[in-house]
Amino acid sequence: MTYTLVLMRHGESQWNVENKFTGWVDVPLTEKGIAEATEAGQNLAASGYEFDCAFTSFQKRAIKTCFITLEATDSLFVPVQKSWKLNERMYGNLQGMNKGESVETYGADKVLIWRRSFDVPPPNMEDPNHPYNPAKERKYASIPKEELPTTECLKDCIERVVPYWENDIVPAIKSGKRVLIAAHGNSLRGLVKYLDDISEDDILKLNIPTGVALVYTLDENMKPITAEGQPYAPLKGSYLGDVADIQGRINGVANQTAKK
Ligand code: DG2
Repeated sequence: MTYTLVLMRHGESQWNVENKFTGWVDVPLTEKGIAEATEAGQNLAASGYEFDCAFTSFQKRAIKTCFITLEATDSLFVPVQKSWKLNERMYGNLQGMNKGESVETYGADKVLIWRRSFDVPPPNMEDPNHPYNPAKERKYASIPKEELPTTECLKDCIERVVPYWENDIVPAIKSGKRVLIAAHGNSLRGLVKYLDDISEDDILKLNIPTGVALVYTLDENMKPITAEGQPYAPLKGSYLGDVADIQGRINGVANQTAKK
């Protein structure tokens, strides 16, 4: 018995195009982001994918991507569970900062560690009056203040994503539901690190493009079965679409700190 799972990072957001660290800031999709999500959904539909339920974050760029994908696959009627546990990694005091300018201020090595290391968090958001403090947002009002992060490294992000995966998503998959997860660059890096057992060194190099479906086949123990001939190792899942185009988009994410 095998199961199919589709992961998708949201389409391009307003702050992706402005090249700003976004984290928990709730920015919308751009027109291009909507088009990316639509195309990814159409690719899924053309390959015969449909969904029985979906999971997404509390952030509109992922929620909208989720609904666009469901619409394209004629699955808009299915239940959608939203959770802040799938939110993007909280980027602390970097939120709102241009990625290229952050390199000029702090140096490329430090910024790479903040962006991609496993266990070094970016600087804390210490000021409770910070304009991007999530504690001020209505959508987080029911979450105990001490649970709301002020910064997160990938390890911290994994510590909320994986329990949510185990407790909420795995039971849905095991009950035979075809699941879509629409989330974020780093909440998905955390999930695939866990699913694919990617080392702390290899996760440093892993970049996930916006608006492309990443398709997994899981065995009955929820372990991914490597897609034959797929060129995306250490991932065991496979992106749906043109390999050269997807590789270009992956490189674009990796190189964001090289431009303003
Ligand atoms: C991006 C990821 O998150 O940034 O927070 O800036 O997936 O929600 O657009 P997303 C952000 P990088 O870690 O790739 O710099």
